[in-house]
Amino acid sequence: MRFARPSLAAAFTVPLVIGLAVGPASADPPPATLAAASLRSPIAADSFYFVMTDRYRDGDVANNTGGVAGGPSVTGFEPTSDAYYHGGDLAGLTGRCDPNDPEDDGLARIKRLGFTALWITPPFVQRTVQGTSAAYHGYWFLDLTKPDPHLGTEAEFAAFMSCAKKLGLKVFLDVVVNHTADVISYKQGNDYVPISRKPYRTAKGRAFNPWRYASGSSFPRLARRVSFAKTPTVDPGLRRAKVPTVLNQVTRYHNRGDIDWGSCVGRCEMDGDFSGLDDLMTEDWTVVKALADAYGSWITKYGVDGFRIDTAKHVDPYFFGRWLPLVQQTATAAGNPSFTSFGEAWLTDPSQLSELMLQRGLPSVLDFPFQDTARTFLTGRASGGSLAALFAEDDYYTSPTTNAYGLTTFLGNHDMGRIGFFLATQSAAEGQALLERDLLAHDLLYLTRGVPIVYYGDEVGMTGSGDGTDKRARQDMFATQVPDWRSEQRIGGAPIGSASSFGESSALESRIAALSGLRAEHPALATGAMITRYGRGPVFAASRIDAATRTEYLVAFNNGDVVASATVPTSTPSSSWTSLLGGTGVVSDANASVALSLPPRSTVVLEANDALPTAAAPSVSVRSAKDFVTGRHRLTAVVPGRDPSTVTFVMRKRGTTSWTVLGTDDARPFRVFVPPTETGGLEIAAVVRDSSARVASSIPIRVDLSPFL
Ligand SMILES: [Ca+2]
Ligand SMILES: [Ca+2]
Ligand SMILES: [Ca+2]
Repeated sequence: MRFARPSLAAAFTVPLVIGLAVGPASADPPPATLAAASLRSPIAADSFYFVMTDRYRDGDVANNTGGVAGGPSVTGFEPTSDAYYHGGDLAGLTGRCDPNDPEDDGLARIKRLGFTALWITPPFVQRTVQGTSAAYHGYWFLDLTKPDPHLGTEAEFAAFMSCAKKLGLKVFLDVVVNHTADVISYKQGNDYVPISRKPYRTAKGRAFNPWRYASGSSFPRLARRVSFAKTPTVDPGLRRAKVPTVLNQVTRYHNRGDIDWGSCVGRCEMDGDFSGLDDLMTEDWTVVKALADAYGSWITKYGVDGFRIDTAKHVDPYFFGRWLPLVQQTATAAGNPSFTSFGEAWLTDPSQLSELMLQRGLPSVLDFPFQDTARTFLTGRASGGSLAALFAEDDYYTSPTTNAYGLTTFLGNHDMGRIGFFLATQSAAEGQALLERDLLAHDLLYLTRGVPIVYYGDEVGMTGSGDGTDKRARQDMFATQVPDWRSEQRIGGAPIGSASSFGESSALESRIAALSGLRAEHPALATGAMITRYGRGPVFAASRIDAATRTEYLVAFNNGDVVASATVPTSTPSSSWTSLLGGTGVVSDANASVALSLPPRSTVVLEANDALPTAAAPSVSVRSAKDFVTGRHRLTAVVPGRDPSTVTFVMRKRGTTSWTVLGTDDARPFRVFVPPTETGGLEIAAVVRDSSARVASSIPIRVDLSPFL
């Protein structure tokens, strides 16, 4: 359907609306003042080292048994088993805190590798042993307010934090809000009982849905024998074990049995116990407040800079919208308004993962789709086109407060396994070729959008054995006593034997430090707009734009085992380009194309020596279509030419005058997705700002958004 071109706006392209009822265009474009820069999160320029404290470095052997005497089933300590504490602690991780001491293997080493931030596994007091495993990983808390005695004292945590601050390293704590340690058991067994069969009941017996109370501070009073699908009981010795103490009340949990991983879809993921761990009634304001106060104390007392939030998709959908503002208030009051968080939700589809940010209120999430696609590309089993397709979905993350630049990206982790394991077992490479694939992996991690996270041990080429996942992916940095880990393959080196990993010098460490240096020296490589330029065969290439200096960078990756050639479009014509990493300099032709020749398994980073050209005056039009993947409405802005412009999308209810910003996009295709909650008659428009800071507005289009069925 088309509609009349208003006479006042002859310069603008006629908007076309697909699949939606439209009315005549208004002649009242949004003001140029709405043009905004694309958002960058407070951690967008950071790079993280993710460390499991128990496995990094033992600074004090006196705490290895956690202050109790006995065998491993009591102390949790058994350094020859991959399921128990090994002795690493806060004192060891802190080290001597001397950045000038090349032998200091604590935080000073992490700083030397170029990292600007750390994510540490949860440091809180744990239930030491459950079944045949100890809580060395930190995900079974009892007392949220203190460090676990295996890791150290409150004074040692304070010393750790003050060293991190001295070295300029941010510290993110891994926090769990979904569950506590497993102390609750059910007489009726652990099988999940759905709400349809047994609803929640108030203490007086009235059936109710906790989600109805997921706003405000009221919540019904519950009773142990009346309210739940199961009757919760706690071993007498553990009835006072949890802090905050309100979490000792069994009525603060869902008590409906274990998530059935084979069949559960939907509500059961949020109400069920995660492998027996007591699933908190996160809809209950008392729980929200207790978790905010307890975790907030680490911000107030120690100046923690942010949280990594475990099992985020298993928490009720309203929780983060209530809990995070409390945490943020605490951080602001403590003098850190830049405090931020990222959540864990193991979803590999951006349209689904982005819901955690757009609907549930997380500022960022771990980028599982990136990990999935990058791993497939890096092992040589997918083309550059797969990366191009991945980044094409970045627009799903764009809102007024979020976008893909704030995603935390990674290559492997403590659950799924290490990138070294994937490369060693899923690619055909060996020896030097395998090392080159691992270097390529870190290049891709550091030079594409998002906040890179390196899993400790990857920098010395650790791999894995067996299935390579979970406890098999949690090797010691210090001299290990686990037999398998002594003989495991190391990428770029020999098996470690009985030596410490700190003494080795690794090509991966050097590359990681070099990549950090590149990002620091050329900020666009960390935070500049990323525009996909090429994704075909073994090659993926993208531009990164420095808006301040109007400089274009080009990064390109070849995952093939032979030299790859590609003619790649850019926005900077007739310029020489200097190589910053790999390859040699090139020259772009009059059409701004560069001819690349990439050695096998390699990366090139190029910087244009000429500034971006001044383009013709900008213009923009918008169109809208239904996105059948998500049920959102997809808005696309068309900006002629190849200038690296930025587009801000706005909307207003028809008949009103003020515009609401939907989001800003700085990479073609320019798109945002309207939340499905917006319905009725709207006017939608876009404001473009080009690289020379000239601004133009589109003609608004009228759309009638009917709710998706
Ligand atoms: Ca120790
Ligand atoms: Ca839950
Ligand atoms: Ca885009």
